[in-house]
Amino acid sequence: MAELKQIVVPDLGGQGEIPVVELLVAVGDAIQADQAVATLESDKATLEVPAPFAGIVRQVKVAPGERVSAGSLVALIEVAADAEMAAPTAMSAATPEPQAKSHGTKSAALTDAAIAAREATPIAHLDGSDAPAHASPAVRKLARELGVDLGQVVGTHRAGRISTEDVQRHIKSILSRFTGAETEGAPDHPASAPPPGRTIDFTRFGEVEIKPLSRIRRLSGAHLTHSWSSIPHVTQHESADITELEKLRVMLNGEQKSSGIKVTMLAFLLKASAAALKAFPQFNASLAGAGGDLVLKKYFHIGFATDTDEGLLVPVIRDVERKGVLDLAREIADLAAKARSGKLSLAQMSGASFSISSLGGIGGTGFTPLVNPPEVAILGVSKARLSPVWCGNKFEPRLMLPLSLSYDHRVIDGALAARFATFLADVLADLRRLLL
Ligand code: CAO
Repeated sequence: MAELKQIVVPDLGGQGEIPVVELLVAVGDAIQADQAVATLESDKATLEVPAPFAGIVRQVKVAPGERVSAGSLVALIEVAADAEMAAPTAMSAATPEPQAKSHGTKSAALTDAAIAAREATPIAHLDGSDAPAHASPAVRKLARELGVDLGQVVGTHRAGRISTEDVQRHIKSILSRFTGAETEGAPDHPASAPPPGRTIDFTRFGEVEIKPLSRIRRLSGAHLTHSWSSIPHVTQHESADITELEKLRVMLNGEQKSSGIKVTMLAFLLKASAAALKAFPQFNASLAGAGGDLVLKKYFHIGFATDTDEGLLVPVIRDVERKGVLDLAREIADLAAKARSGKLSLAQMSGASFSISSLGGIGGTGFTPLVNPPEVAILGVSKARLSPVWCGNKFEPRLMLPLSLSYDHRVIDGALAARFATFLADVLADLRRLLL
C-alpha cells in the first residue's frame, strides 16, 4: 500500500531561517532515497535537503525565495510500503551538510560513476536527457563569471549535482592541459595520463585487460603531450607530382639489385627537405631565450619517425645536404633496423633540425603530424596515388604524393609554410631543381 510521507528541513546546525534557492524536484518526479529535493543557501553555505526515502513527489510545499527553518515541510512523497521497508532511513540520517563537507567516500564513489557516465556520453547529461545541469544559483553565478559551460562539468554530488569544487576542478583540468602543470592530488601523474580523478572502472562496461605502456611509449607520450599543448600547430597540405621521380626510383632500384640497397621515397624526401630548409632557414630553427630568440641552424640533420613494436623512435640522419640518395637509402635502412632491434644510441636520436614522418608505405591521404620540439616543423607524408591531373588540354594519370607540413605558428607564418610546401612539391616534381 502506498503512503504519503513528509520531507522536512532537518536540523540546520543552529542556523535560523534561510531561503530556498532552488527546487530540484517537481510534482510527479520519481526520486531515489538520499536524492536532494531542494537547495537552501545561507551566507555561509549551500545546503541540500535530501529525501530520506524513495517515492513519487505528490506535493511541493515551498517555493524558491521562501525562508525555511528546521522542521519546515518541503514536500509530500508517495512511498510504496515495501520501498519504505527496504530503505528505512531515519530522518535524522538525512541531515543536510554544507557542500564543502559532502566530499566523503560516498561522493568519491559518485565521482567515479558520474565520470564514467560522462565518458560514455561526453556532452549528454547524466540522465541522458537534455535537462540543464543541476547546480545552485551560486554555482551558476560562479560558472557565468568564469565563462564555464556547466554542461561540460561533471557533478559529483547527489544525482550529478554540480558544486563549486566541481567547477574549480573542471577549470584546473583545462588549465593543466594547456600548461602541462601537475594538478593537485596527482603529483606523480605522467603528462600522458588522463586528468586526476578520472580513474574509470571500465569493467562496468565489459571485459578489459591491463597492459603497461612500454618505456618508449611513456617517454614519447610525455614529449608528444608537451608538443601538443605548448606549440600552436598549423598543418599545410600539398600534393607533389612524383610521376617522374617514381620512374627514377624504380630505375635506381633496378640498377642497385646486386648491392642490396633499396631506394624508397623517403630518401628523396630527405634530399628535397634539406634543399627546402636551406631556402627557408626559419624552418631549420629553434626558439630560445624564453621564446624571444630564434636559433637558425647551419646544419641539416633530419630525423625520420620509425614505427617499432615498442613505440615511435626518431633516428637522425646528419648532414643530409652533403649525402647522395643511395647513401641516404643505405642509412635509412641501417638506422630503421637499429631502431627496431633496440640498438639506436642516444647520439643517433639527437640533434635533428627537422623531421619527416612517412606513413606512405602504410596508407592514408593526409594527417597532422606533431612538431618534435625543439624543432619548429615536421613533414608528414601519405600514400602516393595515381590521380587524374588536368595538364592544360586533357587529364593525365599522374602519381601524386600527399604532403602535410605541420609547423609552429609562433615562428612560421602561413604564407611562408605555403611557400615551403610548394617549393618541396616543385623539387619532388623535378629533381633538377636541386641544382639551382
Ligand atoms: N607512397 C606509396 N608507397 C610508398 C610510400 C608512399 N609515400 N612510401 C613508401 N612506400 C612504399 C615503398 O616503396 C615500399 O614499397 P615496396 O615494398 O613495394 O618496395 C613500401 O611502401 C614500404 O616502404 P617502407 O615504409 O618500409 O620504407 P620507407 O623508407 O618509406 O619508410 C620508415 C621507412 C622507417 C620511415 C617506415 O618503415 C616507418 O616506420 N614508417 C612509419 C613512420 C611512423 O610511424 N610515423 C608516424 C609518426 S606519428 O605517430
